[in-house]
Amino acid sequence: MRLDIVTIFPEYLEPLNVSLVGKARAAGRLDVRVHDLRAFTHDRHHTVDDTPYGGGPGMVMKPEPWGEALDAVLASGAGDDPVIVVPTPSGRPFTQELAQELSAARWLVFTPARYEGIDRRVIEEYGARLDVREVSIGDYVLAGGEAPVLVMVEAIARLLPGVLGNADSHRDDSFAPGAMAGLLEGPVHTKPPEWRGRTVPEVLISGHHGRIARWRRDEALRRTAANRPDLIERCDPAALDRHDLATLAELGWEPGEDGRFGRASGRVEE
Ligand code: 6GU
Repeated sequence: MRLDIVTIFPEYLEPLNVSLVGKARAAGRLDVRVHDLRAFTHDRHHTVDDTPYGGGPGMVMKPEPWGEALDAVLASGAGDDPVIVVPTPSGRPFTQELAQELSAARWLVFTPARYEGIDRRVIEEYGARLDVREVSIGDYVLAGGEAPVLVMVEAIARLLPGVLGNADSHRDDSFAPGAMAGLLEGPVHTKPPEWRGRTVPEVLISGHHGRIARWRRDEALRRTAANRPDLIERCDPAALDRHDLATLAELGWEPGEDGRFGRASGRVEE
């Protein structure tokens, strides 16, 4: 996969040389190219921003440097079009599903902005001929799109064939489709069997695969109910087995008339 990132802070993307993404680059599975937006300005001060039309606080990124930078990046491609990802708190939520969809692309171009964002006409211009996605990584405001790019690239890169050592590693990921669909992962343990007087749950050393799988699923249900009740509400009761339903009932969740889970009435909140 090829990734191009246009930014006024190329050094902000240095972490892409480290760990999983760094190794994927070194192995030739990822071709990452970081471009300095200021290289596409022509004035002495390398100006990339200006005051907003209509007034208001902050600055807006000028369209000309972005247009020149994106034209240069696009012209360097080998025929096929990239998907352009525009990080913005006003975008669609970045989810595991979107990470999976983007991981199927051959070429992604990221346009992390600073200030109040990029002049709208840039998104219109490239959106008219290319697949342009405005994407947010969550409901909070960051000072720029570079950290979101690091987040998105890591989520996408680990899904690429051969990037994670073990192809099964993302099978049970929280949010991955499959048997644990829509559930958070439960707790994990490793050696030693006792640490500071705390022991590993007996079932995990029992060697009994059926009981282990059941325990893990119960822990996943418990953690999801505690940390993400919204995911339990979205869960289809028909997709759960008798034991799942019993575990959720113990936690105060029952399927309602509408076929969705809700808090059983008369239960005391923990
Ligand atoms: Cl993609 N950019 C900025 N600046 N803030 C954000 C964001 C993106 N996603 C959440 N907050």
